[in-house]
Amino acid sequence: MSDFSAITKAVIAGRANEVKEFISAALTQGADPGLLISEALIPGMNTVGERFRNNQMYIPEVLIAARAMQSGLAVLKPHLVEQNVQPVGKIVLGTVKGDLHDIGKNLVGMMFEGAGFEVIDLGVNVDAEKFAAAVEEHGAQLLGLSALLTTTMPQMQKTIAALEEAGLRKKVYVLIGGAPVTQEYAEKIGADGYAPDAASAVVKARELLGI
Ligand code: B1M
Repeated sequence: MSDFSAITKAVIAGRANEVKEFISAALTQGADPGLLISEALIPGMNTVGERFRNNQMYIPEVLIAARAMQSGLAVLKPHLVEQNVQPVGKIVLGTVKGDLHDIGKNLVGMMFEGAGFEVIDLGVNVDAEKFAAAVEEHGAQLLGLSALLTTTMPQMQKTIAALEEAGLRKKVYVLIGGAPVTQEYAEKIGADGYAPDAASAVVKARELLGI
């Protein structure tokens, strides 16, 4: 456990190399990759968020910490993704227009890959029409939308409207998430599901697809 707090501290300090080294060492010692995310990396970003809110950290430091977290996730990715698995479904995923936060979205993508889904990741700042076009192009059964800003949440509703306009709404389940998003909001905008974290996003997707 003491190793975990060292990882958390390294994330907060933005020391990407240390994060990678500590994660690799913990994996060698048999640590569970999921636990490393939930008990080591995420608590680090939560502290960063708190300090950012209290003006104890500023954007450049937050970015450096975010990069350190991403480095840790990159080391963990191969351990989360099962090998030689046929895709159980396709999900188009992205962060909505106006929003550049992608750490949570990337985590969601990794969890889906780990669960055997094919993930078409459109990245950040994705507009409603692009989401709809990708759903059509890839024949995806699921569309995953992430938003971290209260100001970008309405883009989720716009995306659902774009799906309706393109005649795709009944062909795809829309799953939404991100720190300010709630179950109540999902119901309000007519999304099919909400998940508070990456692991439960996969559980929700399976539930929606009946698999
Ligand atoms: Co930003 N930022 N940020 N930021 N940032 C927040 C979100 C904020 C809460 C910080 C704060 O004020 N306390 C605040 C939003 C306030 C609000 O609207 N309610 C905020 C702000 C204001 C801003 C700017 C406007 C700051 C400015 O410029 N003045 C600006 C906006 C830029 C933009 O997007 N247009 C901005 C910029 C940035 C950085 C670029 C510096 C950086 C992002 C780097 C990057 O992502 N590559 C950044 C960061 C890192 C944060 C905090 C500190 C951390 C976010 C994070 O990565 N968390 C964040 C504070 C916080 O949340 N504690 C903050 C870790 C990640 C694992 O969690 O993304 O929540 P999260 O994902 C979770 C769940 O939400 C869920 O699963 C994940 C965990 O398993 N989930 C889903 C996410 N997507 C899902 C989709 C699903 C299901 C579940 O289904 C499809």
